[in-house]
Amino acid sequence: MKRVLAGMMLLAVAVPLSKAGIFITEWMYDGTGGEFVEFTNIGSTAVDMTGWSFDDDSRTPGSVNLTVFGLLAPGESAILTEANAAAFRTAWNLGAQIKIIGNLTHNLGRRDEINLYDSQGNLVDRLTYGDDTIGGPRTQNYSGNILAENLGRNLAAAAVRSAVGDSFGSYASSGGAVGNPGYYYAAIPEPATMGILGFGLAMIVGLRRRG
Ligand SMILES: [Ca+2]
Ligand SMILES: [Ca+2]
Ligand SMILES: [Ca+2]
Repeated sequence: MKRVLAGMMLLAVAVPLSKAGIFITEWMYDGTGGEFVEFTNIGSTAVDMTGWSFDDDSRTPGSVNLTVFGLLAPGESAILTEANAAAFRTAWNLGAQIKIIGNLTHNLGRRDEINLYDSQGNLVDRLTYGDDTIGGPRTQNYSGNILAENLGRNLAAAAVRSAVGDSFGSYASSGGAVGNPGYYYAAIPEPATMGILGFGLAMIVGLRRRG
């Protein structure tokens, strides 16, 4: 008798065990209220961003100083935007605790790049994007989110566009743009939990046997 196993699918639970520190987690290159980039500390220890910097596709460390972010706590996100910081905070209804650097003048374009450098000028993370060149969402008025398993991998094509009420916690700003700036959607696992998950937790779903 021939047996067929159908519908077998492995879902590896991607846990970035080897990753710690600060990553680009969300971006919107254009939108009502101003373009923005979100950086999040997904590690378990605070990171001092004194001397850190941002640049777009000109790839020049030191171009935009991020020192004002200071110490970024585990799980904390910070925002860099072309908008006035206070206006951005109001438009997205963000509390005073969310760190925002405003008045960015580099203008992220439809095809551009986000580069994050540490105080030594080393590249910490990079996101090269362009919906009409390499694919992925067009982040105009809707931000793009980097999935946990893709943090630090420069895979804009695999980013997910925000929609109101999605699993990233997205909502509409007062100007009608949709995103979730200031918070990274993925819960940061406790170190103990991460250890357990790190053994390669997997699920087998839909395993069926046909006679
Ligand atoms: Ca722009
Ligand atoms: Ca640019
Ligand atoms: Ca976010």
